[in-house]
Amino acid sequence: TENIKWWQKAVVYQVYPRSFQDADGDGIGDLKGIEQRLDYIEKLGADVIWLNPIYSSPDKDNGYDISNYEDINVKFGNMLDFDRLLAKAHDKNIKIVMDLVVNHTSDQHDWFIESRSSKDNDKRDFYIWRDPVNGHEPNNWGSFFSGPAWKFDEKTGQYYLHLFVEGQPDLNWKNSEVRQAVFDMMNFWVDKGIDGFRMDVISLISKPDGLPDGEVPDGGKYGNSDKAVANGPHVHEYLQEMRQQVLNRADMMTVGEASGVDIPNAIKYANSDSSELNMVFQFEHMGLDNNPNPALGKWYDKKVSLISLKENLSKWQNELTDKAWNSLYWDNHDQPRAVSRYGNDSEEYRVISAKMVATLLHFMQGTPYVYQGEEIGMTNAYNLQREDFDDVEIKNAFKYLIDKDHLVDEDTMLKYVHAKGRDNARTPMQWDSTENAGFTTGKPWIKLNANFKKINVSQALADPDSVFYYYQKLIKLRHELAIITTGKYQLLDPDDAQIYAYRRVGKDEQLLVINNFTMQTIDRDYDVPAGAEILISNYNDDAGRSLRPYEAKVYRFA
Ligand code: TEU
Repeated sequence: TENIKWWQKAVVYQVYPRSFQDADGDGIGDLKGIEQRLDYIEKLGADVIWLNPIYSSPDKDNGYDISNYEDINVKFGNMLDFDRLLAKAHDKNIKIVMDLVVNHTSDQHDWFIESRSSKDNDKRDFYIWRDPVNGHEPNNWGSFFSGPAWKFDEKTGQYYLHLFVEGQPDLNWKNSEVRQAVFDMMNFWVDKGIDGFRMDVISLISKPDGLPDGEVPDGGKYGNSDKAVANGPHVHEYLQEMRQQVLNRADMMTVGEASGVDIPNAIKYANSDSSELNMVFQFEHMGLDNNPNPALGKWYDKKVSLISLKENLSKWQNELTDKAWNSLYWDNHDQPRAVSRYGNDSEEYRVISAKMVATLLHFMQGTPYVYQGEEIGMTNAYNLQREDFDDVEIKNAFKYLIDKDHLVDEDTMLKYVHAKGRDNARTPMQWDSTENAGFTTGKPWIKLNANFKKINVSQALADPDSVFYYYQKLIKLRHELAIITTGKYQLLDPDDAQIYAYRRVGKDEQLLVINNFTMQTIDRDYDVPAGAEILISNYNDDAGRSLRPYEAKVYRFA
């Protein structure tokens, strides 16, 4: 246990500033609002806050298009507000990890404004410019958010690469001046005393030589740029350089968002030899419920099969053991709500299944992330209609998949968005049952989930059986019991399609984690030794072999 690093025992709470708490009544969450809610995060027991981007941005992709890395988005406040938030969080022993978005900048960043001004500008090579090929895009890559990944710039007659929206041109990491500029900017934040970085799509920064075409999925129009770009030829080299120049300057926590990562690359990114990052967000389990039609990608509304989920999560648990470190997450600002996706958000089962879904994740090895609202069992926002969506990914999906490419009809697409769209996670935090859920006194920037009168923090805090107190207990257990951090993971019954059960095996004790993924009562015998203690459960008694709807329980024994 002496070798355990602080971030291996920590639980991270993710705050999406735009939707957390508005302090100034403009309808948009802000830094002062987060400060007002620090007591709440402290009460939950989280060790770290990960803040989604708060930097200056034209907000073409909600802050993931940054125009000035060393300034704060005016909607969220100013640098003094940030400094105060950081100090107040530190007073409470809560650390703050910042989002680092350096695969791309905004097209309004000074670097890009210069870069596009002429072919011989100093900053031209900061981005990825190419001549047209036969009057077309330089290759067949599609943007992550539909449409082509290249934009033609009339002024200089070349295309620039944008893996995300047009307003997010990709930086050219091959250029050592780009790397130096990024490292200097990171050091500005390290000098402020922040506690780490969550690195946006860091697996995409090194583009393959020659920018070869991507594979076009059946029925699709564009080549898959994710597969073509992920884990590119120099990415590990660049991260080692970053480690040397920035990350080693303080005891920080780093998590790389690693779209397209596989096990061998994860072991490099998150190696326990501290050469690159501490951990990565892998995406495989997020793709298990994709549409069987690859041209539709994530847009689908069927639930994941438990067997494939088990197989995948167990692979990550087993293969990283003693080599690298996992992050554990069900949701974030890009994903639908955990209880809606993996549990059952009906009135009858919402609370119990939210606790089950949490139990399954929080007893695994890795660092757990809780996305704001998950801890009170917030659900997907079924009341939002096509005209209510704000997210550029959803808007582009409607535009391309329905209107242009005719791959799906509008009603079906709306069902898919209600199951998978990012705005499910982005509706305002539900604090209480007053107007606008206590989020703002103004007009909220995005519609609230219609269920806020029933599902909110003030209700949860008043109910000892709430999802909130269950999360509080899970976090406390992780802090107190070393086996949750160190125990070896062992999956039980991989072919059981209804129950997800596993053990954590320590030197002189074991945990047995049992989760009923269904609304049926199911009989199973796990040979629980006499005298085993129930550590936590979402029912208030133990029915032995009989597992009730969405029952979750954890036994501890020697
Ligand atoms: O997301 C990267 C990413 O892989 C997403 O495209 C993800 O697959 C998608 O959102 C799932 O629907 C990061 C950020 O988390 C996201 O918010 C940004 O939009 C994106 O990068 C571009 O910066």
